[in-house]
Amino acid sequence: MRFRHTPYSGWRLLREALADQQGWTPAWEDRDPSNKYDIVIIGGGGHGLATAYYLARSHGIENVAVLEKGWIGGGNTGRNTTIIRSNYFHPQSAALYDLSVSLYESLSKELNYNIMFSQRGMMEIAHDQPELEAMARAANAMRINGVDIEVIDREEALRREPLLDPSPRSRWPICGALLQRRAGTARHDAVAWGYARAAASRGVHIIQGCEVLGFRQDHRRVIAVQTNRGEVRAERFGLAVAGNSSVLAGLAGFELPLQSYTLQAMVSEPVKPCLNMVSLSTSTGSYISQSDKGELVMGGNLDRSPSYAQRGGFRITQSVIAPLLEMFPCFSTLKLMRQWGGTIDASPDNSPIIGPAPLDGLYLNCGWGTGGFKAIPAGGTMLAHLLATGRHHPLSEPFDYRRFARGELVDEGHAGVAH
Ligand code: FAD
Ligand code: PYC
Repeated sequence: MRFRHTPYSGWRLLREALADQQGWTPAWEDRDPSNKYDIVIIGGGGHGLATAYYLARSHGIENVAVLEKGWIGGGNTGRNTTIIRSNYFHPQSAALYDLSVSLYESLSKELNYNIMFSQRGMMEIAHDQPELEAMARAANAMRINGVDIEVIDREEALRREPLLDPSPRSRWPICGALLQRRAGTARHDAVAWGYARAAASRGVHIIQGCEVLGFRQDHRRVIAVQTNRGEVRAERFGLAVAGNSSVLAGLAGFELPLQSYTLQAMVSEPVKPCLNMVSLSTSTGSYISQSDKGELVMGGNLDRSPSYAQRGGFRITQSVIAPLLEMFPCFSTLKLMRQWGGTIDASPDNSPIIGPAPLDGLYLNCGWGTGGFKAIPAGGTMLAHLLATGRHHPLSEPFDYRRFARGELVDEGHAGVAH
């Protein structure tokens, strides 16, 4: 039989493995920085890369560089548990996150890159009747804002996820849930790689190993950034550095109302497909889903000691797993394979900060806290609009940092399911 050489054949894989991958065409070219661009984006996570892509694709601005101190997607974008949903409480948030879910729905096609978006649905589980009633009230508000959210009873929740413990005597009994059918998961690296490849193919420079160490200003306008690879000038700069936002703001000479914390996650050994969807216990903060590899992906509450450490610790691991094992006792014999942490930046109202910085020429995309993966397509769209036009997109206006001075908070911590 004649062997057909397709780029994806097993033989090709073997040959490349033995030949140190000399035959692959890189998905994007790793560039050295030029000294001048129209726009420089600091941070090569999902938000920075998506911004670069939408600048090129929607605004025709291709003389753009993304400066990443490590490797693209090596921050929170490659460390998160990939939950995508839009069940937020306030109309401003619902509009932003719903746009993001809609963009995710066509993203594989848009980028010609399989981001493995799986709309398997998500349940937020209530453990008693008062909790379910409070959730039902929140769901009514969300529906008014156009979010597809349903209240389901205990039987329906157990039917959808049969491995949940049905016993009413369990420490965390299942009383009902909020269901968002359009919610789901995607492959996090693929989101970063897909945006990077699509942006680079339009001329954007993706520059890894390039750390921004300072800002050069002229009359309170940012005109250049100092990096470990020299000075890079631009007309406008975007800042999308997640847990490092306050550090970079400090280098530029202003403060942001953000606190950095470690959020950790963990995976079990892989098992056959056994979970149908994402389940989150609102009371305990713990959540679980199953990756396409078969691992159970788990996470929970923040470690509330401010920190820049990108690693987890046993105390949180235990607090995440204990309630999950009460809810899914059959997982108690599984081995925990890995746990890790990322540095997230939490704002006082658990909503992001998007908009101009207090310096001319610098625009912010930060403060996504524990929930910015789901927002990558919308966050990129908003920051690209700001950088291209100098003005807010109508959907980013409520998230300007000046809302804190005006008392116009978008409080998703108390009202919503900010996680
Ligand atoms: P990042 O991906 O962190 O990118 C910022 C980049 O900036 C980094 O690559 C960093 O190296 C770079 N950088 C920093 N300083 C500099 C500098 N001086 N110069 C140059 N580059 C610099 N969100 C969800 O929606 N769903 C989830 O299920 C979810 N789970 C999570 C689980 C965990 C364990 C963690 C840690 C986070 C989770 N999140 C989740 C949150 C989500 O991951 C983040 O909000 C999102 O990835 C932020 O994207 P970003 O592009 O802004 O930041
Ligand atoms: O935003 O849905 C979320 C989330 C879940 C876990 C971490 N963030």
